[in-house]
Amino acid sequence: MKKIGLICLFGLILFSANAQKKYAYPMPEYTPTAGNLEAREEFQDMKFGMFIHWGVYSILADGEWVMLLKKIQKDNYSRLADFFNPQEFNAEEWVKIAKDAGMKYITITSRHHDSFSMFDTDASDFNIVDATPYGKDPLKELAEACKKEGIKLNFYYSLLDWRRDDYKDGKKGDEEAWNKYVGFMKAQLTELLTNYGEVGCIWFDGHWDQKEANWHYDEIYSLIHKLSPNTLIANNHHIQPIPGDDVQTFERDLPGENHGGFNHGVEVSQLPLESCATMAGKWGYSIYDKKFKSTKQLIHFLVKAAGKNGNLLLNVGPMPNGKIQPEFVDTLGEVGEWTSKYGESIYGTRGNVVGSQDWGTITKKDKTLYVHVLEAPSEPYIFISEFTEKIASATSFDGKTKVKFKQMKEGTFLYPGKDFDASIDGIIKLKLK
Ligand code: FHN
Repeated sequence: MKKIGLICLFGLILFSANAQKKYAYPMPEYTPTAGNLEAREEFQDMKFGMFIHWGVYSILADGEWVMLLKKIQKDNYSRLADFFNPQEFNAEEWVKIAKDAGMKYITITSRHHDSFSMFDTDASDFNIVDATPYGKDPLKELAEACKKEGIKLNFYYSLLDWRRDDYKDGKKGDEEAWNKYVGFMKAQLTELLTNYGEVGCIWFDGHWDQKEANWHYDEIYSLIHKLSPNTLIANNHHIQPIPGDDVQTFERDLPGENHGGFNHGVEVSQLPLESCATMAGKWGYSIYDKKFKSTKQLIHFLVKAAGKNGNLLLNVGPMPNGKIQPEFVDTLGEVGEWTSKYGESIYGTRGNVVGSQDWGTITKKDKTLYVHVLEAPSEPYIFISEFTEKIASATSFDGKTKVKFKQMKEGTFLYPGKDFDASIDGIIKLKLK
């Protein structure tokens, strides 16, 4: 009896934890257009993107949450716009850094939680064109540079706002204020989707600030899908995907993992998946942040994400002068050396070939499998548990050296030989029968 009670209690806890992970408001049934489905495939093929967190907060060089964390009053915060003059911003340079790293798309903050719009908008004066001495629209320049270089451009858009009264009052229950805020978002999204050419994805963030609120996603999503049906919607809401989402995000984690605490109780869906991660600790520029991730760590993140059928959106937080800090540029250059040699094993592949393996992961394209050995094996073999598909040949990545293999009902043994180099990622290529 006691045992049954405990099981019921456990079930109840689990149920309420999961209930919190669901969006409470009904969403209309969503059938993606053929173009949208194609865009999803293309998104999955791209695998690697650059996330950019840039705004007036970069002046204070203490991350994008500085307004809230340092309790800066909104009038004082607004003053930052007077000093924002990123004279060294060069969109083509950013696109080149991304492209050389092997990134195929860019997702940039059009407006973060601090309410500052990094684009020319009629919906708010607190924007880079009207409120700063810079007076230009960097997103326009970025859109042009991306188009020229064949890089897809996506816009991050904050749902949460620390500065607007309609958000604050709406949050307290003032329905009129809330409707005004929703109208403001719709006006800005319309601008973003009509003034910058083709937009790959709108990447929402901030839902978690009001888990129980009616965000009017039914109206917002249908507006986006109506204005631009092929534009994907990603919502970093940290709950199970809702009808209308085209991409599922995993913040600071691989799909299905929850080391960062953002993805508790969230299950991997059938949607295209994207993990986002920082190159150091913070998203926005921080002069104090020295926890730089190594090139090897970042390559491993990219490879493991691909192995789990996901993309990696890797962040840079440009400085207030418009430059990307040299530490990031150097590391991205090294990542680019790797992707230019081994990109074949990442781009256009799909994952989830086998479950988690201690030694690394596998990506797949048609009849070719790429076995990524990320930890140097302590035995003369690598064992792929439960992998029994018939192999026609096994070779080194360049195809020049044959790799011995043995297949049994428990799995497959690969014997890469004594010169096998897995210091970063030892790749063995398998051709299936
Ligand atoms: O609060 C934001 C944070 O500043 C950053 O934009 C990240 C990116 O995934 N998302 C939020 C935290 O979930």
